[in-house]
Formats: sequence, C-alpha cells, structure tokens
Amino acid sequence: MKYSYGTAGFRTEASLLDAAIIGSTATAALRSLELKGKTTGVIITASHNPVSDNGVKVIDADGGMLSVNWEEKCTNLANAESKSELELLIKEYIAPSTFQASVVIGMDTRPSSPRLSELAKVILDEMSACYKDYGFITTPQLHWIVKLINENSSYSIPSNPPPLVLYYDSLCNAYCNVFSASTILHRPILTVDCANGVGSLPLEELSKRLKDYIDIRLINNDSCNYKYLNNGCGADHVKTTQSPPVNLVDKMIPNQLYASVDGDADRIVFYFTDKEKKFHLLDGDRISILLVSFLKILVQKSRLPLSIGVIQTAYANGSSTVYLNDLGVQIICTKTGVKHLHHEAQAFDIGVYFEANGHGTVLFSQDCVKKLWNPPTGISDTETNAIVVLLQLSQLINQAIGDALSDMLAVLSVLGSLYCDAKGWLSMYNDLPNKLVKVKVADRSIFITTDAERRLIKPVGLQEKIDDLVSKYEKGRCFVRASGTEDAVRVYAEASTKKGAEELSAKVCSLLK
Ligand code: NG1
Ligand code: ZN
Repeated sequence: MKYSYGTAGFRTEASLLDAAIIGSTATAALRSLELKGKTTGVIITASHNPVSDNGVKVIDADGGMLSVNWEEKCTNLANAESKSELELLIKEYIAPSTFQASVVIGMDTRPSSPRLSELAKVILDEMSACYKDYGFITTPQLHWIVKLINENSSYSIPSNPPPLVLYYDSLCNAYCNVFSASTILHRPILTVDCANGVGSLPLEELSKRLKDYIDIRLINNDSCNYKYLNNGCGADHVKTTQSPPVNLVDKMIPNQLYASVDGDADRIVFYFTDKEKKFHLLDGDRISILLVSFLKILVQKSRLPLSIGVIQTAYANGSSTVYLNDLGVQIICTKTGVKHLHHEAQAFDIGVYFEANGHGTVLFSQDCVKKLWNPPTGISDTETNAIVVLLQLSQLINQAIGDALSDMLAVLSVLGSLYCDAKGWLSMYNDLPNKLVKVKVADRSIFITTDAERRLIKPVGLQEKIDDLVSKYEKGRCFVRASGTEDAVRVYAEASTKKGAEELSAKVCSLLK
C-alpha cells in the first residue's frame, strides 16, 4: 500500500498503519534534530473515523502541523519497502547535529492505539531519541504541550508541574478571570457529547475544576468501551446528520445549549432545540462569528490599534460571509485544511479561523500579546478592562491548534459576557439553504481548482457549465473539488431556497457522471 501524508496525516485501517507509524516517528525525530533538539510530537488518532481505523500525525516544534517541506519526506519514509531502504532515507534526511532528538507522543482511546504507540517507542529507542509518552491525550493537548516545551527554554521533559496540569491551570484560570472581568452573571448549563472518545477524560477534569462557574454535564463519555467511539455521536455525526447524537434523541430540553466534540477533541459544534422541538446547529461558522463579534467590541473599547481578520473556506455559509462584511472585519477565503487557515490567520494581530465543521481557533500575534501585557499608561477603566479580557482570551484559547475544550470555554465566556443565549446566538444571521454531497468518480485527480478551490480549471469546460447553472438560482453558489481525505469529489451548493439548493446540487452532480 502507498501512503500519502495529507491534511489529516496518515489515516487508514489500523492493521495497515505500522509503516506509517514508523515513518512518522522517524520524521518527528529527524525534524527535532534539524531544529537542534527542539521537541516535536507524534499523535496516534483517527479522529472521527470508525473504531477499526487509526492514524498518525506529526506535530512540528511550534506546536502546529508538520512543516509542508517535511510532508514529502514523511511520505517517503512511510513508503520505504525495507528496513535498509528506511535506514538509507534516514541517513539522507539527517542533519549533522550534536543534539539528541526530543519527541513527545500520545494517543486516542482506540483499541489499536497502545500497540501503535509501543511501535513508535521502538523507533525512538532505535534513533536514540529522548521521549515522553503522555498516553491517552487529546490531539490539541499534545500540540499545546509541544508549544509550551519549546517556548520555555527552562522547561524540559519530564518536568514539574506536569504540562497537563499547566494546561488545565491555564484554561481554568483564564476562564475564571474572563468571568470576573466581564461580570458574567449566571452559571451556564452545557451538556457535552464526548463521542465516547479521549475527550471524555479532560472534559471530566474541566467539569470538576470549573463546577462553581459552569454546570458541565457529560454524555457519551465512555472512553473505555471503544465500540461506542464515534458511533452515532460526536461532532462529525451531529454536523453531517444535523440531528442529535445517541442518548439525546427526544431528550433535549428546549432552548438549552448542547455541544459535541469529535473523537480526538479537536472539533466542536453546538446545538439546541426550540420550543417546537426543531433542531438548530451552531457550527464552526457561527462559533467564528460569535467570537469575532465580541473580539471586535473589545478591541474598539481597548482603543489599541489591533487588526482583526477572519479566515473561512469556501464551505462557510454565504450568510456568515455577508454578516462579517457588515461587521467590517477583513475576510480571507483559503483552501480547505486547517494548515491553510492557520497560516493566513497569522497575518493579523487577532486571526479568527474556523472550518464550518467546527475545527478552529483564534490566534493572537506575539506583537498583540506584547501590547496587551504593556498597556499605555493613564487609560480609562473601560480600556483597561477590555485589555484584561483580551489578554485572558489569548490564554484561554489554544494558540497551537483548534481545540474543542478551549473553544468550548471561549464560547461560554463570550455568550456569558454578551448575555446571549442559544436563541440569540442563532439569530445573528439566517443560514442560506445548502447541500453538501460526495460523488464517487473514476479519478478525482483530474479535478484541478483555483481561487481557494472555488473554481475548476480542469476538466476544461466544466466550470462554465457550473456557472451557467448557478446563474439560474437566486443567491446561487456552487463549487466542486476533490476531497483530500476521501476518494470522492465534494459538491457544495447554496441558494436562497432549500428547493433551489437541492436542485442546483443535483444538476451539478449530474455533470460529473
Ligand atoms: P476534505 O476531505 O479534503 O474535504 C475534510 C473536511 C475538512 C477538514 C479535513 C480534515 C469538509 C467539507 N472537509 O477535508 O474541513 O476537516 O477533512 O483535515 O468538511
Ligand atoms: Zn479530530
């Protein structure tokens, strides 16, 4: 089998993953050597995939995704056909170094994870790397730890207090500080569907630590019974079916807020039912808009010259883009895949990015954080207060990668600060009716896009046909692109009516047959 390091690292049926684990672990160690012993990470997870799958991703030394120029090397290492070919490649990629490689590893709660993690350790031993195994941990927690270790030269592994304790301290202190600074009045109730995954463990910790501030109620939190992992539950299930997860069907209390995280807790979506029992999803687009609305108010109050940008993909609902335009913040559309959004967000003092599926975060630039730590003298209480809240939000929100747990707390703190409930949040704009479908084609590699994947260059002539169809629908928008994670082409269509969106989708799909 041929592996290819994609947006989600390597992901496949768990029994076929050994070579990918070996290649990824070797990559993490080699990248660490190239960076003079800075710590990198290896996380074993297949996120929202079925329990029989597994996957692996390398975390770069800044706590973000693996640098693009290492993706090909990682692919080559994973595809080495023999031990001697692997050793030759390692020799070719190794940078002359007197340093020792330093790698942290972790895994989700899949039954195949412990064996794959042991395999990673064998490779690290063979490469004489120094490593620390964090066992069951969410993907964003391990990213956060890598960033922490490399940003604090005095911080070495193992160390005291353990990084995970610092993670919880940092999130909880920041939440409590935003709470006090913003005079949030009530103790919100949030029921969280944990997808029966690894997120159950930190969510239990957060619910205990924050019990005086939030009533966090966990469901589908059986991380030991892996046959239930992502089974009818989790963020992906709720987003794609637009319906509640198992154990909540017909049990939702009207107007109360619910959330679902995915199998490795790097995505979150919120939802509620109204009095008529109609289900309403509050997805990544809406998280983005809620957060940026509050951030904009804070920046205005602080009177600091801070730029705010929002990064979306073509899958963002058209109404959310119109809302952002009216709000007067800069909007950038990028290709699908968190690495593209993350990169663009770094261009702003405050960069907000979310994929519609709930994966995202808010980045505060170093320069911005410096300004928040050193406010001008003689400013008003309103300015000081806004600066304090901005600073706390920069500590609450995971700066390495999208994190369901820190996003959850950020959303609750913003809702509380704005005295906004689920209904109020939903009323910020009305989604345009839309349809997202997967189409199996003989060869998806022939679909070449441009303009942040919104237009096709190839197959020649197809885009003109799509344009022609789109022009027949009020507020029509439609694009076709090859999936980076599945062997299929995705068709997204939007129009002013449900009937229109469905018709447009069906017509474009038939062009692909
Ligand atoms: P692909 O398969 O390339 O569309 C999907 C998601 C992305 C992202 C990646 C995982 C959609 C439409 N696409 O990508 O948003 O989450 O998986 O990195 O949801
Ligand atoms: Zn995930």
